[in-house]
Amino acid sequence: MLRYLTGGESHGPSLTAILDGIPAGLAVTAAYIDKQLTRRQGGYGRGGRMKIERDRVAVASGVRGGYTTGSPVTLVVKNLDWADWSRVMDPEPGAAVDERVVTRPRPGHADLAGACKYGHRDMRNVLERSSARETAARVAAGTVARRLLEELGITIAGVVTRIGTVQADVEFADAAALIKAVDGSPVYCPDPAGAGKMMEEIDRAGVEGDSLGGVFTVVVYGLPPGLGSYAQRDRTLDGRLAGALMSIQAIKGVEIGAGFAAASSRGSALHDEIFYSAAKGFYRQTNNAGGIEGGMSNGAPLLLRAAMKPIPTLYKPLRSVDMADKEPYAASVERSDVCAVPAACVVGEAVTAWELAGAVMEKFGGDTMRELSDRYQEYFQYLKGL
Ligand code: EPS
Repeated sequence: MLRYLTGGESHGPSLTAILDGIPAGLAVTAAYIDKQLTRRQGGYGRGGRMKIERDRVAVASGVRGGYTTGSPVTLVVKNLDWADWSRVMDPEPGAAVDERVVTRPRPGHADLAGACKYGHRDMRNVLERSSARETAARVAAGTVARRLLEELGITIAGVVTRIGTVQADVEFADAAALIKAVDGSPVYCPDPAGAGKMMEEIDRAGVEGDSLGGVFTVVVYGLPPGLGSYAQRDRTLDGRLAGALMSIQAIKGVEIGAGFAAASSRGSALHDEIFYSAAKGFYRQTNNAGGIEGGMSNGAPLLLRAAMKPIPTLYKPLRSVDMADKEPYAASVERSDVCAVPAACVVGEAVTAWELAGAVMEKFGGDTMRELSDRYQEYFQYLKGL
């Protein structure tokens, strides 16, 4: 069983992820993880914090000489901003807890509900953990899972398909071309015309002290049929992937394949007809199912979409109420990003990788990469013989 937890605050000393169940013998380096951490920090529309941070992972356990050992893998990302916050965030008694106090909750953020739940008067205790800074740890964890999937020939790509009102025109057929085009785009969008309009919209929102949301698509190529199961609700692959994507800060909607559009289609127009050829085996000409039928991968590429709301921290703040005196005020202004959809897209890739690696380990198992890949190849031989 694969599992992980993260710990850490936005302005604490570091973020940590502990990964359990990664088989021994997986080649993984800090540089490989750092590449994804850098992508998460990037994207047009990011704010001041990303000028301070240079996210780098320190592998504190479970990897030796470039290979996992089968022991828990501990990943630590230091917050460089800690230097400015160590007095306020000091875990010891004597911390400057009466400084940088937050009492005016931001509409759309966890501030107010979190303060009610945990009994805080200073909402800093809530925002420090609810901040999307936590996703640096999730990307580090998910990138180890991505490495495992890569060994099995499974490729994950993430694409920003909408920012605000701008919808991009994206073709998903060719994985390598898609990844190259995304890497060359400041908004991680392979449609140059759409990307240009997205950046203009981000510039306008920034000037107006506003924020923007959008949609990203995660595509997974090279999956075998049969990951996940219809047999029990908590084993459905779509349920697990939707839960993982929905758990990313600011995500308000998830679609698989045709998604919500499927509701207004006729069955005859929607379902992907089944064909067979000796060369391809069973195949489809369409992929409205988004690669999942009956809670299982069906062998077609996975197509997952997630909708991100605009970031709730606004330089032109909305109306709120001060928790201390109950008087109306403008909400607190914290430093923030105008748009973090490209960053969320990288997080989406990471959480998708984690769920898929979990489903792979459940089906094929193994304590070593050798065992896993042997069983995986055997399954492909079996499928060929069907
Ligand atoms: C983020 C770090 C945060 C924010 C952002 C994401 O840093 P700070 O709060 O110090 O500016 O830039 O998080 C939010 C806007 C939020 O509301 O959670 C990061 O590392 O991605």
